[in-house]
Amino acid sequence: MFYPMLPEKQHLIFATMEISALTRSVVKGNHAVISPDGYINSTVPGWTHCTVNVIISEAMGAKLCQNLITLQATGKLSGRTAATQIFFYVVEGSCSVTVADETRELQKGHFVYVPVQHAYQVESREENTRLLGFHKVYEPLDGYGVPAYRFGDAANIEGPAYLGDPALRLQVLLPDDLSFDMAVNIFTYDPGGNLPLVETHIMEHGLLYLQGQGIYMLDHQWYPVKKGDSIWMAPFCQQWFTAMGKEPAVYIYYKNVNRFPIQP
Ligand code: UGY
Ligand code: MN
Repeated sequence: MFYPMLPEKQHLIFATMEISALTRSVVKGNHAVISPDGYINSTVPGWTHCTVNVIISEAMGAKLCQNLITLQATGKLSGRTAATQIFFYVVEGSCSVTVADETRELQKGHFVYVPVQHAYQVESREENTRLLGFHKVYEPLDGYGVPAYRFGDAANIEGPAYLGDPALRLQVLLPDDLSFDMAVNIFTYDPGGNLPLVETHIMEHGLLYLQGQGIYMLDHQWYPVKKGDSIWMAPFCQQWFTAMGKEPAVYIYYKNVNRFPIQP
């Protein structure tokens, strides 16, 4: 027996029919937008009971590595940095982290900087704890030591107006100190807030959206972006952003800083 679908119900069929050949992700020579729909998991030795999504890596021409790690309640990350420092930020959930014999309980918004040549241990405290990792080969600087490990909480870091615009607020999570060759910042845009210029600069970025949505312009191409998306911007990739919607747009981003633009 054939029962025709009432016309007022037909939209239900179309709403559930997804086209798997479509994605918002793009990977280009000098930038990438990665939305979670294309993730394929990686295995990292020493990181157990977790899924690892490598979002940005040298394999695409980047000098940083950006990972998103989703831990089960039994998840553990155990390792030792060699030439590469790591910055971990808790996006969701909670975990305990040990670096250099100091153990701290970390929650959403907390972070830890692990310098080169340090052992680290992360133990999840709950299902689906999510960590963002930025990894960068450390470039030493004559006259300066390797930075010390440090723990922090973004909630305790002030967010002054960026370039005098109160709709834009910038939190700088690592110290402004020449021993660091990387910065990690959180940028908050009120709806309608936008970068006051198209940035054109030598520094590279890796970025994860923590909240909200907007439009990113990368190399004169326009991309709708939202919470959960990541972006890679190579040096000199031109960049501009405006926030849309009803809540502030927030992203956390990496930037290489404080070193000579060419080998001295
Ligand atoms: O620090 C920066 O370069 C930052 N303003 N860039 C960005 O948000 N795309
Ligand atoms: Mn920039």
